[in-house]
Amino acid sequence: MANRLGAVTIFGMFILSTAGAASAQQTLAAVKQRGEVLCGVGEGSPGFFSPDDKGVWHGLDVDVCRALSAAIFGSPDKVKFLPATPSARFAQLQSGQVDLLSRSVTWTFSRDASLGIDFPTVAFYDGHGFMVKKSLGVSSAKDLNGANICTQSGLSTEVIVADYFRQNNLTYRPVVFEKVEETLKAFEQGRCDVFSSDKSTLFSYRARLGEPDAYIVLPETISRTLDGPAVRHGDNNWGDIVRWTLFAMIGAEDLGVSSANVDQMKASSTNAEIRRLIGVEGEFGKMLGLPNDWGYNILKTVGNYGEMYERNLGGASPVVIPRKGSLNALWRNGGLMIAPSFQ
Ligand SMILES: N[C@@H](CCC(=O)N[C@@H](CS)C(=O)NCC(=O)O)C(=O)O
Repeated sequence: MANRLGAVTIFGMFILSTAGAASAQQTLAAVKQRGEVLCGVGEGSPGFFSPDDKGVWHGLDVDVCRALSAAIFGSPDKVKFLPATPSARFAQLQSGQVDLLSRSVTWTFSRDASLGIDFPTVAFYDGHGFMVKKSLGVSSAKDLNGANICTQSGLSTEVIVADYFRQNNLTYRPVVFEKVEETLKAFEQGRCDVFSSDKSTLFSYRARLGEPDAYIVLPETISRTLDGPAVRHGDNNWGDIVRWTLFAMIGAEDLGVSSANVDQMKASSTNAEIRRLIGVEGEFGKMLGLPNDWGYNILKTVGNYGEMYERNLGGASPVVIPRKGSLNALWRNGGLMIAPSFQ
């Protein structure tokens, strides 16, 4: 009896582990076979994901997909960007139309626990806020009693705003749209007094309004939002690859490796972690099912987290979101950006 039970258990474990291994490799195998990563983005949020007039996508979330492409194929250009509205995005991922979402998806309990999706790690820390016309003369969120508030459907914003007003005994009227363009137009035309979203989105959208200086973002931050890529639940290997792609960029910044010096590091660094990260030592790429120079390729072509941030949200970018003093600074500078070690 004990033997039979043992045999059944072992057989069961075998099935579980082979089933696990099969699904674990599914997304990576499909991506390799297809020759490109299908990256789900939004329709346009400058600094994070937006196409230029030639149809080339730019932004922090876009660069995460380019880094993933570099990790897998050695080139950052093997990505197709597929836009969807906030309310369509989860079906886009669940149905396999995209390999991941990289469009500032906020990691929440209910999304993680009930939508069949996973959040490998955080690409950007944020919080919700409010934008109003300066001419409204409002200086605090507490002055918003009775306001009409514009948001897009399918966003975490709806719950966050409802919670905030309830907690502060204030009332408001939600004005909800499906598409960015409609929401922005309604706000500009005065159909609502307030636009609410992640603060990064507010800054990003303010840059798209006809007269950005006529609007202010109120000082209150009413939530904490952890935004990053999302993958399907159950494909752990793919989740690891997405997670460690971002960690390679964050870890590299922390270790002082950038696109400018990665060749020099490859030739002469004696730091063991750096050597493993860029594939000079160990077989770290192989452990993920990737070429051993995956880390080198990310850093050479897309750069470290700091370079990615500066390019998309730094002083010379169209949407400036100061990093210094924010949660997106490296841990050693008082922020939350930190990567586990390469060992
Ligand atoms: N972090 C938000 C999503 C951020 C987001 O998608 N924001 C909207 C605007 S409020 C956006 O950028 N929309 C642009 C688009 O869908 O193209 C969430 O996960 O609910």
